Amino acid sequence: MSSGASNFVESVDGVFLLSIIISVFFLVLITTMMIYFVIKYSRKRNPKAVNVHSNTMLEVTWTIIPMILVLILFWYGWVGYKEMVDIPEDAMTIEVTAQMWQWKFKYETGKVTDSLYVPVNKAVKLTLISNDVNHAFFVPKFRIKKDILPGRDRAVWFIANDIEVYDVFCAEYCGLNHSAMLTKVVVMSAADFEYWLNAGNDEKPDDNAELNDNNEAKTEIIKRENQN
Ligand SMILES: [Cu+2]
Repeated sequence: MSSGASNFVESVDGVFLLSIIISVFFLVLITTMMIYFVIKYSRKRNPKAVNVHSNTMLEVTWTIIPMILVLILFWYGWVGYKEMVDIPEDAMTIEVTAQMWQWKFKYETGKVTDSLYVPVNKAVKLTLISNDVNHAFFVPKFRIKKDILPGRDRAVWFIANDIEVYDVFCAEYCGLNHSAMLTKVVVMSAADFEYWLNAGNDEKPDDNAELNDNNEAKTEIIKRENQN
């Protein structure tokens, strides 16, 4: 199994899995104990009520164990978060502008596209700017999501592991055509990317049906929007 589409997949999925395991464990434990106590202490079996006193050992245990579990989760969360905010110095910068209701990606050469094109196995830094309202840059397969707020400079980074095409969403409801902020991130080999970057203004060297579909859908929505 590969380590996922980006450098963050392993750590994010690891924490997610850990919290699921802990949750399931306690769900089963608590439910089982509840059922057991309901039967054991039913009125039928205990017609006469008795006073129950505190149990220090038990109270210490149920305080210490959850505390350790929460600290473990905090540790993994912190390490993962640090990795996400520490952007490598040598990362390639692409300027991302979000606006109602589309994305613009501007590369170092000045080239601008609607879809995001990146080289594989290279650290890519995206600077995130909004022209209007709150948006959020979300690539589920990369496990990255960052809010984009007007008037604030934000950034996100990743290393793509595979030559592939993935979905990009806006994950913050930003108005009527929020759903039209659906685009793609196209991961290319270093050589292909270099060629593409320096070639004219075409979006993509080879045809990509999915991308064209997406653009057609967008055009359709914009057309409808203009009619209203
Ligand atoms: Cu948006």
